[in-house]
Amino acid sequence: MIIPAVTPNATYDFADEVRHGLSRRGQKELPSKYLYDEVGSALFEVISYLPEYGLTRADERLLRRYAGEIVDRVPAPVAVAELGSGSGKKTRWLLEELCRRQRTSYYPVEISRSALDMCERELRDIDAISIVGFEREYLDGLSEVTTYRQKNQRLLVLFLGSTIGNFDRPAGVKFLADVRRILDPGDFLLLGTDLEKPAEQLVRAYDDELGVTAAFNLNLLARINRELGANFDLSQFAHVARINRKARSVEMHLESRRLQRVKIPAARVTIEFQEGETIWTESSHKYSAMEMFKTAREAGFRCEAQWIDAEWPFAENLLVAA
Ligand code: AVJ
Repeated sequence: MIIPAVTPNATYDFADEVRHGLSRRGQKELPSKYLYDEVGSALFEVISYLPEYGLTRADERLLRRYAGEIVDRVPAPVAVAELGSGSGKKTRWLLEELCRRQRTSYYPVEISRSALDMCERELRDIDAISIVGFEREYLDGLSEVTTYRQKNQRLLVLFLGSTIGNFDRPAGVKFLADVRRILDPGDFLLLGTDLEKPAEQLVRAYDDELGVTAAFNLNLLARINRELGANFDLSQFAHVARINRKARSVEMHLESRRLQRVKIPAARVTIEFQEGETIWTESSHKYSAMEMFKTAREAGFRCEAQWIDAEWPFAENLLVAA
């Protein structure tokens, strides 16, 4: 079952945010959440198979290998909420383990209807599971989930895949604190974080040889053409992956190859791009395993346990609401 979006006309938000991000003086930017329409989600799925991009496979390896240990640390009865369900593939390992122990309600929260559908199809065959999806922004959806929980039931919130890395560090702490306020003491948050690695390895991971990440990034302009009637010429923008040492992140940009003007009718603007000017489309922050203890504390959690993949440094952090 899927609880549909409360705001049926999301196109307006998209147009507003596009106008806003591209009309800024200084660095132009677009919110990375818009990378994930149907085409973008499918391209990200392909990225997760690329040899250069080990993040998703590391995440899944950890969940597969340690599902038993993770579940053992969360006392029954528990309901599971997931922020950004994606395909649901890696969540299967945890849910199967939980469902061996108890009937389990699973509440994926996702702004993308197609991702919710995909995840429901992927997981509905698990014995003793009940799935209710929420087509919502993360915090709105999570608040709504808490109205479904039974008393004495704990909540285990999953925030996997290092999606937290799309926030800068202060915004990441603020987001976790917002999650904490929705939870009760004793609830859990399983947080996946990609760990720091050498610059060359990161640039390869975000600018792969096949050009899938470039297509993923350029699809944002194609989407603006499709949904807002714009006339971006995709051949006149180049995908760039850039290390930001100070922020400890990788940034994706789209760089204008020449001076050009683009019309975006549904956003009621025309945007001028200088040669070499970029649109900043995403940041992926990288963490040290140790800093997660402090980050958790600052957001009102305690980091109880951590599992780290040796092949592609990545951490699953089990946080408990203090
Ligand atoms: C799914 C947000 C974690 O930041 O690594 C992959 C998205 N961007 N390649 C990431 C992404 C470019 C990914 N996250």
